[in-house]
Amino acid sequence: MKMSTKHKRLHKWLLAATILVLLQLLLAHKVQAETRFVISIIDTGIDLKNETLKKQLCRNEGEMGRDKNGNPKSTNGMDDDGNGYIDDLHGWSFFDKSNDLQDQHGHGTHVAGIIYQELKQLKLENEFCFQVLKYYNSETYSPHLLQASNQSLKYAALNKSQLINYSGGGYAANKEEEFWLRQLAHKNIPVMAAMGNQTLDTDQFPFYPAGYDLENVFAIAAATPEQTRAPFSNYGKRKFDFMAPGVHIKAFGLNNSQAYLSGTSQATAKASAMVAYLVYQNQNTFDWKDLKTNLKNWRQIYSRLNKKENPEFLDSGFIQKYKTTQVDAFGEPSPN
Ligand SMILES: [Ca+2]
Ligand SMILES: [Ca+2]
Repeated sequence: MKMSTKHKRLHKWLLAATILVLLQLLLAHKVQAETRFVISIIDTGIDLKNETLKKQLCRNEGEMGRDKNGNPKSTNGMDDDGNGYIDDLHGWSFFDKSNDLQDQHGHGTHVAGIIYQELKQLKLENEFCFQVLKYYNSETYSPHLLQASNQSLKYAALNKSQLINYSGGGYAANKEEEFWLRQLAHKNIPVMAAMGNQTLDTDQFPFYPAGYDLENVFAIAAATPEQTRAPFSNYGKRKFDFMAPGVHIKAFGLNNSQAYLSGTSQATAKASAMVAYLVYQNQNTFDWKDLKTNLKNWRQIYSRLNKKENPEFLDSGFIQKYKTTQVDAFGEPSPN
């Protein structure tokens, strides 16, 4: 029996529609997994208007592709991977419980910019990505700040983080915070943490999370270009890992500007880039002791890698002395 023209048209239309649906299904399943090394930045978010940083955002494959209705999973208002967060493609804002990661403050953008530029010097920026965990918005105190920070650590622990940059902290220890840092230790995830900017001895006034006695937590102080301790930087012997440059550091500001900022936050970002690189190089044989030895040998590693040294990079004194000898080397801090 021959098909009528009307039927033929319908047949063609159905065929085309079927192919379209199949193609959509195929595309929905063809989601590229994130293969870059995941650095979690727990901070004020990131400037999404910055095209350079935007390319560095990690992609959560569970929120990529299309859902069964053909809508993008990243914007469908559903928690497609069932991790408890809706449309968390690049991270999460615990500040306002949303996936809006826009930085209104500038701190997170600067920190991300430092990590980016350090990795770029190694020509490795494409091997790393940023998982953005926003926990505060301005310097105004929020009663939810610690809670948001703890939730950020929890998210990192449960969502494929490989290193955490924590350029913040406070003078009170917290059980939940320590719990999640321990979970991160079990997963071999280093946490680079700022020692604080109040010129205080952290042996007497411990600053957390840098101050927890956990081997995966690295306490970072800030150094001047002359490789002395920055006047504002906290210091201490009990919990101190190393110093990195933290004075007048140039990196991205908001709205594609450049900003010069000083702080143990900036030093921590420098340290994060370096440790991320070392962990990345040793992913299968990762060991804390090895890592710390590698830190000491950083300059040699860098020279070998690049053959030609980058004076600016080395002048920035990426890694300084190590452990307690470092404090002695730089002398006792002055009160101001
Ligand atoms: Ca989700
Ligand atoms: Ca979704």
